Amino acid sequence: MVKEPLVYVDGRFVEKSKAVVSVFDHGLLYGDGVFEGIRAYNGSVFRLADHISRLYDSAKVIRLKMPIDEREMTAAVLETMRKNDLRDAYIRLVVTRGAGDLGVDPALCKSPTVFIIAEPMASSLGPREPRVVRMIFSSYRRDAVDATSHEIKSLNYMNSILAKMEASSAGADDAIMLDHRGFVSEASVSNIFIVKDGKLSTPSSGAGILHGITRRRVISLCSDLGLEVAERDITPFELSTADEVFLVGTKSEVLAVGSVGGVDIGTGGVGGVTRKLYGEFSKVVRRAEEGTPVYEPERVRA
Ligand code: PXG
Repeated sequence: MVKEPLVYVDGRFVEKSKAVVSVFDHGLLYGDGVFEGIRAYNGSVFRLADHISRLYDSAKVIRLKMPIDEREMTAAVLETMRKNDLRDAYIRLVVTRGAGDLGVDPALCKSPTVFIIAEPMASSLGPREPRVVRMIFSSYRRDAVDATSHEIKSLNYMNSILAKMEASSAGADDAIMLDHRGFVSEASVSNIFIVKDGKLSTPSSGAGILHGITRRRVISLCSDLGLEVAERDITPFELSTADEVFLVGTKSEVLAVGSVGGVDIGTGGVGGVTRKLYGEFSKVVRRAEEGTPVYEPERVRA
């Protein structure tokens, strides 16, 4: 019999087919909960400390009292990796408000539900070129910072889902969402950078973006490479007329944007700055010090 993957559920490891939550869980009923999407490369969980810290920040803002502390959560993630014997993986860490009677009030829920799924996932970062994606501008606006902002990494992804479906209907790979003012915000699950005359820009937090961990790491990588990045408001016009546009995120890694709404970006292929950052980021994710090791270093045999 094939061994089933094991999922962490509230402190226990259960087989995938038995890993279930209640239909009364407010995570399901109301999207009331927070999560992280994390990757491991070569036996090291990439920027795990940043993900854990963002998870607890999201929980703080929705006033969800975490049943375990950051150290225990880190240990649970690493143990889930080990239990499944994984080295290159995608990890989904979810904390919901828990089961409770019907009604939006979180006070109806006794205790949060924590689960961690880890599945094998190979990186698309490597010596080759980044993938080129075709985008549209979505007609759905990114939720504002005074609404259900994506600054909270909550289980409510309907804003992104509507944009993603709109892109699929239009035959595009993904959608670029504008903020409530009409400035560029982000893609469905990725942050955006533009390059014009060798200068990089990326939307600032006012545009309702998720504070992406990849975005932050790419900004610091640029500074190491002597490339300037401005965090500022970007108009759809500036994006369409940029020399290069690229997306970054845990899932997307680095993707070149070839066109937006049928308008080619630059040559419509992979630009020089995007290619350079893709190559450098491929090295960054595999550096041991960028992540948290899952396994003990192998002992040298006598
Ligand atoms: N914006 C949004 C709205 C996101 O959901 C990013 C930007 C990129 O952030 P990070 O921290 O990953 O660089 C995200 C991330 C999935 C999945 O399963 C989604 C994300 C991450 C991992 C997996 O679709 N979203």
